[in-house]
Amino acid sequence: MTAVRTETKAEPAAATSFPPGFVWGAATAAYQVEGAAAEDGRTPSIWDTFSHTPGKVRNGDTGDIAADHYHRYRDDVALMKDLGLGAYRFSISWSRVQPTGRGPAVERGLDFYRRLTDELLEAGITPVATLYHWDLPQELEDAGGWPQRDTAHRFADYAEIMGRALGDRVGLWTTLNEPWCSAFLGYGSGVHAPGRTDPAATLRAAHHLNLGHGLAVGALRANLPASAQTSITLNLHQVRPLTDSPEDAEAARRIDAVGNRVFTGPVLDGVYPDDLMADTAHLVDWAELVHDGDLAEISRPIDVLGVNYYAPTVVSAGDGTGTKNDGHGASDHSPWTGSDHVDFHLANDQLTAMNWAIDPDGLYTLLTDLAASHPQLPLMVTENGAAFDDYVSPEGLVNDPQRIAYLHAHLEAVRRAVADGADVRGYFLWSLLDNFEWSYGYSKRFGAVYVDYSTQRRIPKESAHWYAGVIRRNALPAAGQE
Ligand code: IFM
Repeated sequence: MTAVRTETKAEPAAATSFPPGFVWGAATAAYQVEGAAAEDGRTPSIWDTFSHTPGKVRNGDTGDIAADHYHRYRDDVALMKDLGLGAYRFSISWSRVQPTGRGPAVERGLDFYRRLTDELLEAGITPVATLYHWDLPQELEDAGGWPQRDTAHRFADYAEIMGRALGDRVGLWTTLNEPWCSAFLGYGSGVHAPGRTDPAATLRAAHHLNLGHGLAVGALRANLPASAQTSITLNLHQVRPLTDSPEDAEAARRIDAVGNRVFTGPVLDGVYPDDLMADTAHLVDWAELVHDGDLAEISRPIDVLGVNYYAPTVVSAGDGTGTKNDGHGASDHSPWTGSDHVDFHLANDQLTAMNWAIDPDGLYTLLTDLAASHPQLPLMVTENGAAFDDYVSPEGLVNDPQRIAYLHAHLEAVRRAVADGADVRGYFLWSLLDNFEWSYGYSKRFGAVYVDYSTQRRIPKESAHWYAGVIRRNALPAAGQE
């Protein structure tokens, strides 16, 4: 079993260097890359249902084939090895290993993840497994989904299955990826599967995701060797008030509560924030929702906090029409439960293809704020990257200087945060491959490796070669070395 190297932080050797043992990786997620949607016993998840529903995903795209990683994982691992990746963060498709979300596992499904992890270990790449990256088995949604408490218990059973199946070879486990999206986009604005728009269900989903996380940490701990590490990955919003008016400060407080502290409160500190519960008391009865013992379960110690960052969240007191710049897709229903009157703004006009503002300082602030509030908690950047309108040149190359600039600036922000005391142990680029970008389908390309979906040919972009150089040196290029 390989644990992720987590030496205690040391002062970087040079102004461009990262600490020795810093983990360099890339990430993907099952529904976004695997394809093979109906093979070897896999049944539909909420994302299969959602993507096959007309009008939900751009161009009617689905994850049926995606980047065909299920069949091409060997070539993809070879590619990772060529790039010098130290770790690969992938997610497990719950409905591939436990099709109805209950009962015994399907060996053929488990075998895929056994083969993938063996291939990684053989290549000297550390596997990092995420149990849940948004793809709830459809049968569990039909039984009520995350707003139902029972789903948290089903998730713990699934965690136990996976801990038993892969615990001998996976050393770092993440329970949930970005539960904010599962709850607030899935059940609030409805731009993600299962596409519901019910504020009360949103908050119930958030609590049961938290509970599922805690129960899963317990189930993993009971089945993993002591050296294995557990984590959760949050897409924390780096919230900024537009002005220094008290009204904008109040908007920022609300969004921080419903965007961040609804997870960090119970998971890291064992409490739901009073202000969050007050803001949303008209929507849920928190005393009925949170049972005795839940908070102790949810706040079981974790070894690492995964942080995903793309852009900051700038807010002002508004009139309820301003979610169009929140970066989370267009809907008539605000995902910001209990805070519908907040407006969102772009931090600047340097935008990626997602229309997200490029602002590396946001990543620095997020990491150093977490280091200040939770100094004992090791951090990992589990996703960071950018979509741009990449294309293949007549010479067969993909030249993506904007992505290189984005990565350089954000890695410099990570390096600065480390130098200023944040205990950041690694960085995972999103994404290894171009893939299915949820409601945007295949129209957005986040990969370091270009995927020609008509042939499934992979072409490492210039940024992939640039990243390989950073990994090799464990340092950013010095000025003039780019
Ligand atoms: O593609 C997603 C990923 O699945 C979760 N984090 C954000 C990425 C870019 O939108």
